[in-house]
Amino acid sequence: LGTGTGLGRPRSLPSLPLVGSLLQLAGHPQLHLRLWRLQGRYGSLYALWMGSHYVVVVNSYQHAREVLLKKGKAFAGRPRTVTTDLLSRGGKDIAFASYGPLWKFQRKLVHAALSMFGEGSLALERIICREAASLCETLSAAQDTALDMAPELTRAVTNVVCSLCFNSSYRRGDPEFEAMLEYSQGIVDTVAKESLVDIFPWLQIFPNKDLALLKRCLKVRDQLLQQKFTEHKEAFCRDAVRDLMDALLQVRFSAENSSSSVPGLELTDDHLLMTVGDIFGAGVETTTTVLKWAVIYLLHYPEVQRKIQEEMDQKIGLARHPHLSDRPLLPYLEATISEVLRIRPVSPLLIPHVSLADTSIGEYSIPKGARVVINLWSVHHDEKEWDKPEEFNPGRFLDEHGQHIHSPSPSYLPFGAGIRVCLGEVLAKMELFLFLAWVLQRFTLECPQDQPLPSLEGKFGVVLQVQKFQVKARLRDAWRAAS
Ligand code: HEM
Ligand code: PLO
Repeated sequence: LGTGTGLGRPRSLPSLPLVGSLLQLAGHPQLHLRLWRLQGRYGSLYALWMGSHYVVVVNSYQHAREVLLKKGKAFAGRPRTVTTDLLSRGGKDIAFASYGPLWKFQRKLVHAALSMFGEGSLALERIICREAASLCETLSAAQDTALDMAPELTRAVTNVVCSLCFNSSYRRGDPEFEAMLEYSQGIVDTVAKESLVDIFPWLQIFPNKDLALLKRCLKVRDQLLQQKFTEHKEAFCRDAVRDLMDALLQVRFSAENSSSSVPGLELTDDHLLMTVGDIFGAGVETTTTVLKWAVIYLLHYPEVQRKIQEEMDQKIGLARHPHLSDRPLLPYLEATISEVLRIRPVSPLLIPHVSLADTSIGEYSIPKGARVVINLWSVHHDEKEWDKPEEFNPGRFLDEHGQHIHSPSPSYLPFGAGIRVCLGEVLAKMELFLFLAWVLQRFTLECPQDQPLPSLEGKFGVVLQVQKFQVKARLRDAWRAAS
């Protein structure tokens, strides 16, 4: 394999039969940091073995861009693993499905539905503002007491995707919402962590605590999805498509009623459910995680918070709430969001890619079937590209006129790139902007006096999670006076 190109393979970590390079990785739960540090010994592009799987690790933006953009199609596959197969019923979703016509079709449908209900639509802005207002009310009620903001942020974000996917929303304390919080945490804790089961599928025959937890959580998720599905089928009306689930149902019904349906492009119930499950899961866990990281950094850097508030006071004032159309007016807030996405990438290793043919990265040959892990942590912490990468400095994302720029360096890919690029980038940015603008217009967030500042250390997993922390939301004097 890979011969004929005249190129050599990337340098490989030592590896033993059966376990592969596991010994170098075992005992390092923060896999992104371990793979980042291994560059010191093996260079920015190296290979390793996870059991019998050949894995190539990419740590530089040049190689990352080659994989995702220049040779995007050759690297558009996804590996099948035990946990993601359970999550997606054997890859019938979008994120964990391998490249093929059905995956392309699903992506296209979701993209169209998201643009119809979401991006650029006033309806979506209204939904986000409704949730932002409700979040602010909760913060007001808990004023000056130490509060765990996580469930409140999660409910706000969940209600936005819930409106998009199911045309529904949750009230505080709704038992269905509580159940969802619990199962989703269980999934995040167990899925796609390169856990032992994913490396050695035969371990499934032994009792495995993580796998049992994942299966329990998926049962709860499946019940919830199935219930929404049944409700939607009963209420479906082709002239009033209300949400993503309706949009997918409509595609199904029109395919059933026409003789021209393309073989191999049939959306089964499973495909439909898993697609909605993906958008719902991705919609909740990613955006909530970024909001939590943003709050943590604002507690650590009060001067950044002050600057955002000064900008808002000047450009928007206190007489009205922030709108999406204010984004160009608030470059410092936008820069802060960009910096949060850089310093703590939600998806530190993206989702692994797989090469679909013999190909190459840089001057190295890569065989068909290789798993390619893009270490976004390394890309975002490259000292050649970022001055003091662990310093939180939104100013990096401003030009000399104080205007927000996409990035000062090409070493920045928070949403990935190319044909597997994130489907929710526009939606996520709308939410991050509005939620933060609403909260910071009214409140100053502080660390409760008797508590240490929250940890900046992430917990590696399918998303880079924050550790639990509390905040005190103090109503701003200016806001109190104005209202
Ligand atoms: C994939 C980042 C929010 C839906 C991805 C990938 C990244 C990413 C890095 C992987 C790209 C790859 O494997 O090459 C983020 C960040 C978010 C965010 C940083 C929030 C700030 C969302 C939201 C949605 C979403 C809100 C849903 C509406 C997806 C889907 C995929 C994906 C469906 C899989 C695409 C595919 O495999 O074809 N995202 N995401 N994401 N994201 Fe997001
Ligand atoms: C989050 C937990 C949910 O219960 C299920 C789920 C579905 C889609 C996953 C998401 C989880 C985690 C973040 C993922 C998303 C698809 C794309 C996104 C992996 C596991 C990212 C950041 O790549």
